[in-house]
Amino acid sequence: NDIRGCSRGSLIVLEGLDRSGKTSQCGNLLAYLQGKGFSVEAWQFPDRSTSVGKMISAYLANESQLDDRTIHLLFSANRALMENKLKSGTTLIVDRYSYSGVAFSAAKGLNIEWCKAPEVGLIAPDVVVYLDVPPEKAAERGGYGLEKYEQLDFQGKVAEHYHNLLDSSWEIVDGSQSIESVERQLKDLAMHSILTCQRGKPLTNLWS
Ligand code: FDM
Repeated sequence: NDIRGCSRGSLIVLEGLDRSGKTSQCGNLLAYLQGKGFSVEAWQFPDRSTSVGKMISAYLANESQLDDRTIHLLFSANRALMENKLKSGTTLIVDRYSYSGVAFSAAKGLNIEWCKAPEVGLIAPDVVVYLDVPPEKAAERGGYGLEKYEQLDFQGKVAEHYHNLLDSSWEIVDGSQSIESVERQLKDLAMHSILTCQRGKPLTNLWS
C-alpha cells in the first residue's frame, strides 16, 4: 500500500497564544510534508482574505468596533468547510481553529457553552497540538504588535481558558524548547495522524 494514496487527509490543528510559534511551525510542517510527497495545505483562521475576514481584520486593528458576541459570530462564520478537502485526500495544517474562538471570547467573559454553540458540528481535528508557552515568555518574543488582543494580561486569561478546554486528546508541546525540537515533535505527531487517517479513522464532529 502506497501510504500517499487517496484515503482521507488528516486535520491537524495548532493552537496557542500569540507568539507561541504556531505560524512558523505550520510553515515548516507544510514544507516537510510536501517534501514527503503528501497532498497538504496550510490554512489559517481567521482567513483574512474573505469579506468576513476583512471585517475581523479591521476589528483586530482597532479600526472598527463590534460587540463581543458579534465578533465571536464573525470568527465562527469565517471557518470554511474542510470536509471535501479532507475526503479528497488532502491533509490540512490549520493555524488556529474553534479552540481559539472559545478561548479568546471566553477570556472576555462570554459564556463558554454559548461560545461553543455556533461551532457544534464542524469537523473535529484529528490532532490538536497546543504550543505551550507562558504568556510572559511569549510577550518577550519580539514584543507584540498593535492588534487588539496582544496584551499580556489578556493573553494570561486566554491561557487559562485554553487550559480549561484541553483534554487528553490534545498533544501539548513545550513551545519554549528550541525551534528544531518543537519541529521534530510536530513532524512525528503529524505523520502519526496522517497514517491513522489513511488506515480509515472516521471523521467526527466538534463539541459533541
Ligand atoms: N481569534 C482567532 C479569535 O479571537 N477567535 C477565533 O476564532 C480565532 C480563529 O484573533 F488574537 C484571535 C486570536 C488572535 C487574533 O489571530 C488573530 P492571528 O493568528 O494572530 O491572525
